[in-house]
Amino acid sequence: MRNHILALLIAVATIVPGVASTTNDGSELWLRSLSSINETKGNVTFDRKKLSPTLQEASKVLNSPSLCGYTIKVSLKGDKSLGRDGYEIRTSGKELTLSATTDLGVLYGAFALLRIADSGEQIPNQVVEVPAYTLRILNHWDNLDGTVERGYAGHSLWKWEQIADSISPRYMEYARANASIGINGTVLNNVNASPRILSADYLDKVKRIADTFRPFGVRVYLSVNFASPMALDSLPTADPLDPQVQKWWKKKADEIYRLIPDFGGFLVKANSEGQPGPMDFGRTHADGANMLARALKPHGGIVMWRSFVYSPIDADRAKQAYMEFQPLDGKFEPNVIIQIKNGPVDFQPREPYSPLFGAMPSTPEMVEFQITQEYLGHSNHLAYLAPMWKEFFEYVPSTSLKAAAGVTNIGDNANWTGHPLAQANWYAFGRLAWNPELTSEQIASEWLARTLIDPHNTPAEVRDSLSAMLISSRETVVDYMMPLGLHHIFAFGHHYGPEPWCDVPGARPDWLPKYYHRADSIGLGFDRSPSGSNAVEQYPEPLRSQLADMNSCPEELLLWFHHVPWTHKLKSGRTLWDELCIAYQRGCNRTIEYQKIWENAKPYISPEIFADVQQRLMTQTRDAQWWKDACILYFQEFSRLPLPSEVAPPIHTLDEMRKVSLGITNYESPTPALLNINR
Ligand code: GCW
Repeated sequence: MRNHILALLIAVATIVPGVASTTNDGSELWLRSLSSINETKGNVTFDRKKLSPTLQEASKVLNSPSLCGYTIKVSLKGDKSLGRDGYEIRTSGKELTLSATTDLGVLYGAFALLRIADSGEQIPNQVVEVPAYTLRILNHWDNLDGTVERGYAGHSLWKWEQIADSISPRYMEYARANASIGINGTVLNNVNASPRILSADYLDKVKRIADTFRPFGVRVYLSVNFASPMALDSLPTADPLDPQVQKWWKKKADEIYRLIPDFGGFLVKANSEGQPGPMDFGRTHADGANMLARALKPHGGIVMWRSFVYSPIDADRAKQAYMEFQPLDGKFEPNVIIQIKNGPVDFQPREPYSPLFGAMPSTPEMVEFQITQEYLGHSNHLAYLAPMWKEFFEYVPSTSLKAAAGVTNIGDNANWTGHPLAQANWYAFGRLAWNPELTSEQIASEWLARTLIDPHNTPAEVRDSLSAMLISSRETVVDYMMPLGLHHIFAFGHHYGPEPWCDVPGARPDWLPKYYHRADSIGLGFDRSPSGSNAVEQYPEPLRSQLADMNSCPEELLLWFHHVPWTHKLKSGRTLWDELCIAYQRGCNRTIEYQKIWENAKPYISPEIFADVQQRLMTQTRDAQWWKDACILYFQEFSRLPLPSEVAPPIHTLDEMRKVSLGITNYESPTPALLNINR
């Protein structure tokens, strides 16, 4: 990949700029073509007279300038096999027929046509699409006071105090953008949930939002606090087996559905990181989830019960969700889905898949991805996440899951996601939740063509180098933060910069980097083989044996599963120490290459976005250097080995770095000097 990027760089340097790009501040996302209305109406016909709000939206999309020149017939008598959301498109010359069985299916089909046209592709003769999952859901970690937990794009989109008087046009734009990529549900509030969201006052506001989203097929869900009956109505307990508590939740569900007949259901974080839950009352996760499920069942609602738990017990943290949940297999009501983070610890730049997937054959399971970059450089670093999610699906068959959720990166910034290129992650999540078979490359090239560049006026070399930059970017972050299976060596609290040395007196050991990297004079990494915590036993054969042996464990996960001697030889013939240092250097180098790729793309990108991203790429280079220096110098205190010749000497000292917990604003950048680094 690296050579590929360099080759592209050279090619790009020789290109003469084409048409300058138009103004684009990122606020229109990938739907820029919808902003101009096509005046030549009449070429779109529906097989019914009265159009529902959903069909009116579809009509707008089909009448967009991108599709002008086509005669489009819309039929709601689509084949039954298309289900609720599917659609079929048939093309004969300039005549298109779009059929579906529901209004929403038509809307999805209309957006598919727009996507194909805007990506600069030919509309195929036949397209038949049915989504892989019926539930494709965003999770907002938005608090009622407008802050967003792990949000890096401003404040919450939901302006709760204003909702009674007005609904911002952004709510509709949000719903439209989601529908355009197939997302059909959204959890409005943080899983660390305030009980107040279930008060009559707030439910009324939730209703207003749900009404706005309805034409776009985006259903509303809420995170609920398990102790709500105590907090809101002073019940003496929230014990799920207590009849008063059960009655309270039933009444609450009835109240919600009176306001919002298509309400989706609840998301619950229970007995995790201080949140209340059934175990506070001597009950199990199943008791708690089932009580809520029974309250929602008459209305068709579901419970998404999170498995992100880790009690302060001795067991390896990576084993705990499995230990707590696997024995409950088969004990949940059918309308409960266990929502499992993709990896066993916590959204690290690279994790193995969580072994809970596939371990509860009698219980519906769904994956929780993190779109917001809590552990991947916030909105300062470029990290296109489709390759990470595809990696997950390589291990966990998409068909074994019921649904996909993504913790969103959206805030009230004009460009929605802070880093303009982070929009690609929102886009990619929707596209993969619809079809996990899509490639990262295809999604990147669609998004680029629709959002950032004009596919018709941008040389192929520029498009290809931007796409290569996106595709390689997550691996780049892994390289300069935590290569070879290292994990959770972040600074305490903000999870931005490195602090492999971090000690916080009194903190739980599994909140501290040393718990995870275990550096000592012998080597580095967490022994999870049978001679260590034996977390590998939670994986099925033959993977278990492959992971258990240092020599067959995939190298990108080596230090996740093994404590490896510094001088152990890897496949390249180099020692662990040398490979580690080289990975950090490679990551740094790549960020510099990205600056050059970006510079070369300047003539084809709007000036606002260009300048914004340029600034962030410089910060990323600055931070990558900090990561490299911090980790190499710190680990060198244990390895006592010299840097390999391929690696440039650090530009910081360990003492200097120990004084600063690298946050986003607390460090003056020496970036320009880095550009001269000897590669
Ligand atoms: O990784 C942790 C985050 C918390 C988050 C928690 C969770 C919402 O640091 O901010 O809380 O995961 O997923 O519940």
